[in-house]
Amino acid sequence: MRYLVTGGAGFIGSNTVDELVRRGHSVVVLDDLSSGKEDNLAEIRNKITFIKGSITDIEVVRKAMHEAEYVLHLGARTSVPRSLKDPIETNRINIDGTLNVLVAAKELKVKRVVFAASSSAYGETPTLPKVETMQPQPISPYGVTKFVGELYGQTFGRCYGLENVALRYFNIFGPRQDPSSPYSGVLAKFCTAFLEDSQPVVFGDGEQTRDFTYVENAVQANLLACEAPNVSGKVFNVGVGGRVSLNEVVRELGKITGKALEAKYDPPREGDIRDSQADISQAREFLGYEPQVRFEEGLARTFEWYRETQAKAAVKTEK
Ligand code: UD2
Repeated sequence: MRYLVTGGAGFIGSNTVDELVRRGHSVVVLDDLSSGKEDNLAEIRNKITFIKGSITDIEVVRKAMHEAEYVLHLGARTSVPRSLKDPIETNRINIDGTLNVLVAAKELKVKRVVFAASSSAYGETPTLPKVETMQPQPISPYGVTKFVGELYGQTFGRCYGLENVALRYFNIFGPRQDPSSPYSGVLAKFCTAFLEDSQPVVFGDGEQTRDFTYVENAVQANLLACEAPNVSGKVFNVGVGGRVSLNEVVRELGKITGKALEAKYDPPREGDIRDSQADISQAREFLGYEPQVRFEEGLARTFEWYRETQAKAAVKTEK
């Protein structure tokens, strides 16, 4: 099959591309490298087509989508705090960019678009775990853009018959998540803090919880969502179904590394959701999704990846 992966040089994107290539599919990656890295594709670079360009340019999107059967639309401007700082830019990339992808997909008659949605759509909904039937109540511009992306996909289904599936990812973490930006995901930052013996910085009291989901589980969901029958127009939670506080993460990393680092507590972050946990029964039923890697195992693998990557970088600098 022929796939286009937008954001395919990014963290979740490149992990997905690896698996597509492993399964023998033909893959085009469209990525503007604003947060993605060509290095993430190094191992499979000669097996794919890479196009450097932005989803905000519809001509580039059309070109990249030429002959694609499935589109995995993962290109986005992530981060809740970054969206609070610059809502217009987040809107431009996440909403205008998604619209471009959908318009091109309709024109080029792709079989299905799978959209990377987000648990941030749930926002203030008071009940746990989060179920897809709840009315979304986003509390950040980022959450709004991800919810609008879902609505656009469904609307293209109704108006033009374009098959679409939205996957609400719950805090995906794992190898290749960039730890270096102020907007990086918390586990990437905590892993590197433990690696460097610096204090992990917790925003708030650390009792907020997340359904931290190892990237391999998200990759599984991505591929299932492309091919599962009778799911067009549906939204699925992609998590593990658990809930771990940041204080527990710090303790767990202490166990993994044998280091007793204390967290540094800073004021809570604006736009933050307190608790997040996925009900994954819909994904189980309709996609056949079953998370294979639990949180502790995923965290251990992730820490090991950062350790190895740092060690390799050190050897390179010595040479
Ligand atoms: C949101 C979405 C997630 C994904 C992500 C993309 C929710 C529940 N989750 O993740 O599914 O779409 O956005 O960016 O909306 N924190 C610290 N110290 C740090 C960094 C973060 O304490 O150095 C805290 C932060 O305040 C928050 C938690 O860690 O309470 C998780 O933050 P994050 O930025 O990793 O992810 P989050 O939940 O905003």
